[in-house]
Amino acid sequence: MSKKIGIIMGSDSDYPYMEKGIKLLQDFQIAFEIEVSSAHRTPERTVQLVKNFEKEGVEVIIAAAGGAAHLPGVIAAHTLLPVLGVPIDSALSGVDSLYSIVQMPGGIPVAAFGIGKSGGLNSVLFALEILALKDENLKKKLVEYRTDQEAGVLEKSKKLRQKIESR
Ligand code: RP5
Repeated sequence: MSKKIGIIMGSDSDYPYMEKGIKLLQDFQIAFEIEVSSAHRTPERTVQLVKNFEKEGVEVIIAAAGGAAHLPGVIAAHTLLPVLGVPIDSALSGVDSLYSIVQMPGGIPVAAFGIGKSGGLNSVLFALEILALKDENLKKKLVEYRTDQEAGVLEKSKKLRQKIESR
């Protein structure tokens, strides 16, 4: 199965923020590649990975980084594939990461997600939505995911009501 999603994290310390999304990819049986590569510590390797992704048929790249999070921007500078940037929590609570990703100067776009775990999960869901434009089976899985989510909220509401009423 060819890998349609390429994920690059600036450090292995970013992994906990991407973990839920990775699990989702495994549950959906979507092939992906995940690598640790830094825009400043391993700049050449980062560019090489992007070139490899392109050759291998990757269609969306997710880039997660914290601090001066230039990784998504550097990746976007080397490809026309859509780059989804995930700002990771940092010494400045991820605000520096968010600004680095969301404030890309005009000309090289990067899609910016929320800081931390919700951003990590949403970046994966967004990547899947892009792929689902051409994949009916994947679209069905995403519809089921939303239905499950809806059921979860209804269940929480029911449990909360029961708790309050049983007092
Ligand atoms: C960034 O620096 C990484 O994306 C990570 O969020 C942050 C800290 O990296 P480590 O010092 O934990 O390797 O490049």
